[in-house]
Amino acid sequence: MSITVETLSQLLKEKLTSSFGKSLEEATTKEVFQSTCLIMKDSIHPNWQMTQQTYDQNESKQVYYFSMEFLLGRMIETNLLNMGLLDIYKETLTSLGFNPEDVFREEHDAGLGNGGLGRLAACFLDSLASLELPGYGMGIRYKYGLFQQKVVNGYQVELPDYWLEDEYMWETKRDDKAIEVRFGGTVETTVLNGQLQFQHHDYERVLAIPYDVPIVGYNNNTVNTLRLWSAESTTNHFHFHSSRGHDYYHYLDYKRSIEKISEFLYPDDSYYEGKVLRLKQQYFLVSAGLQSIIRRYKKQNKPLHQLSKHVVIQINDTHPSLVVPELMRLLLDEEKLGWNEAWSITQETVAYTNHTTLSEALEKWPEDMFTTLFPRLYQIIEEINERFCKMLWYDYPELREKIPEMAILAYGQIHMAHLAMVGSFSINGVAKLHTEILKDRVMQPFYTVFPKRFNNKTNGITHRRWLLNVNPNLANVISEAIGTEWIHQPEQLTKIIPFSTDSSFQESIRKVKHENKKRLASYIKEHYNVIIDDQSIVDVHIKRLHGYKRQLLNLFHIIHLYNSYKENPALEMTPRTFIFGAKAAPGYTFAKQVIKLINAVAEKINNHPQVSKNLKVIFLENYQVSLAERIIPAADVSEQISTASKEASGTGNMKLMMNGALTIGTQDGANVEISEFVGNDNIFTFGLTSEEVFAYQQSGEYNARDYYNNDRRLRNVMDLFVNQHFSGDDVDFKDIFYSLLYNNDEYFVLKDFDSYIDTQKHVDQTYQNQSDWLSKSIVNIGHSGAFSSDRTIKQYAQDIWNIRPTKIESHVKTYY
Ligand code: GPQ
Repeated sequence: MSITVETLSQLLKEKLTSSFGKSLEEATTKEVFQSTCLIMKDSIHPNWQMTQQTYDQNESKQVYYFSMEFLLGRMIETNLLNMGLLDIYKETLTSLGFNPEDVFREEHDAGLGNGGLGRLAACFLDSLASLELPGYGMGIRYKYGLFQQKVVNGYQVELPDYWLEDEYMWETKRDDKAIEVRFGGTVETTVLNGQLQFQHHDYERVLAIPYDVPIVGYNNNTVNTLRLWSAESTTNHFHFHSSRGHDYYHYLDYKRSIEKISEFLYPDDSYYEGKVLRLKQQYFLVSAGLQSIIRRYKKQNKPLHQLSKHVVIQINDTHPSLVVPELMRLLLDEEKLGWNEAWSITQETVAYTNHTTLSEALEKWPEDMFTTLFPRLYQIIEEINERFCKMLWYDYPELREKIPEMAILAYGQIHMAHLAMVGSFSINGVAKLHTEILKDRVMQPFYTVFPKRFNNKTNGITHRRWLLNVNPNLANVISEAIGTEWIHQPEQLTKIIPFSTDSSFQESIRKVKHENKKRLASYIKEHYNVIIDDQSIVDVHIKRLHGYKRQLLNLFHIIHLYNSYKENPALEMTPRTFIFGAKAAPGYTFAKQVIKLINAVAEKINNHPQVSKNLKVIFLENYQVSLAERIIPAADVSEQISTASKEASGTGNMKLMMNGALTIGTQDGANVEISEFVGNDNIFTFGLTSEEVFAYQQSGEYNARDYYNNDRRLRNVMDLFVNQHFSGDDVDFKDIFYSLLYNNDEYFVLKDFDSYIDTQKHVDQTYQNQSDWLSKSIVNIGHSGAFSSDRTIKQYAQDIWNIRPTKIESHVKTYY
């Protein structure tokens, strides 16, 4: 039965009355939003219950995806889409006099992640549920998500993101499922019946309370769970001595110290900061998650030695790599298994995904910090390390020299990637090139020892959110041409490729893009009071601010164009609008200076009487999922210009391609695979290859200053910004200048400048032939189905997890 506008209106009115005691006329948009969520939950929750019961009854094998980050963004539109209610709901709201967009905007972005890694986890949850796969997310319910970015006088300023200010509509608190997590204390070793016993004393108790978020599958009855843990204190174990009044204050201190654990998300992306609190967060997630898995498993009376038949744990980078020693601890100390048995179970249950080769991101914890916090885990890690090193010594004599660099414990540090590799059965990279670099270089000796563990799983994005939700008009144009099967099987998007040269199809695609550009332009007009030309090329660079992502190279091109226009106002080029969106980690000074420089250049160009007719530069504040959703459908050009070898995969590249933008990019991460699919004619590739980058790094032959000295255009660009042309006396950009010339330009910005400028020229020329451009755009959309996270998740399910779809029968009256 499909629901009508009348029924839905009625439901909404009833909900407004029962929850808020208000009529439709009196209700605020927030109340309309909240009532909508409540109506949705009325049909989500019974299916949720049914899904969990079915998994238990069928004894289906389940994957638990452990991640310190889940960058969900807003859920209302995705949930409505997946429930088949999106169109009718929009129609209903409109008929009642509400603007659906305003109602959706009432939901605060759930920003429990930094960037690609966190958003990947969210896309994976959507695909798992949509493919009817039994999968769980395990994460932390941070009280504050990633900071909100304000731009003040061109500088980034960080404000706290208190996303729970309004109740989070999707979560359900499960007090009855609380877990105790223990920190600190001492370990006493005793012998009982000839067996060593380990007793933990004087530890601090932290209560982990789960808040479950339902993950609704597309057009099926599956509702999976994302379990987010919150740290709370307990009065039960605090000793109040009635005679001592200050105990109350001690208690408050204690309570605060515990609640701190899940207070905020660390704002670092691809960077590791060795803070105690971060390490506590990691253990908190791991211990609570594992204990809840084992509790559920044992309730089903299954034998522990078969754990890996029913459970697989995927760890999202090394952040949750303490699952290895913690699972060992639970099996040894709580379940009383022997070492060998516990070790096989652990190794067969855990799988590890690596997301970076950057050395500054590889986690290494100081041993002394670790022993204080987790005395028992430290013993276990010592034992794992000793056995691993012995094995290397005896079985791989040729690797003896490498033992110090392969050890888990060395030079007073615990190397988490080594722990993760030794303790798991699968090690995967996130794009073909990235996995090859892991095997050949970064993890080469481990590849020699564990060749079968290494595999590649190229990242993906959910086409439901990143095409159907964000660009419904494009989705409609596609479906009119090839039907709707592609929605279930995104690979079928290739069926539009034969239409790439069809002029009426091109025209439909052009119209959609133009409408999207107009929408973005009006947003920019409203929020920034800058008028952008909707006929201009919309060129977007949206991602975290990082040296290796080279926002600076993009800016050099912009300054170069500015110089060229000033030299020759009659320059024949299509007008361009450059859009940046990027947050810098609060402690990353260089990245913050780049933000200031972008804003200074923007200010100058946008106010220049002549140049501003052809160029506009906009730095959009507070880049987050909901802002990406606005920008991506309007993009013509996608900037994916990282120094080759540095970007593990990238996923923004896939989102932009799926929305018809053409990529200008290096041969890095998944760009390589995108170019294999679309062919060299449909992508703009430039710059050093990863092999060339490695060669320069090895030979030390790169000299950035030569490029500065020999390229007049480059010199003009750099002299301009260092001589305060853009900033007046406000600020100088000497640090940036020095990092390029005195620190020899770690990211090869100067080296790639020439090839980038040339390729950008080619972009402009190509755009001038609209039919040619549109056909390339269509080819890109057509191949984007290969980058759906459904493809990625099917590969994980088959090659790593060994899990199968489970159909959920619903007895609930659904509306679709
Ligand atoms: N990535 Cl190590 C993050 O977003 N955060 C991190 O801490 C690390 C990696 C990214 C990586 O830079 C991108 O190339 C990937 O596309 C993304 O992870 C998902 O794999």
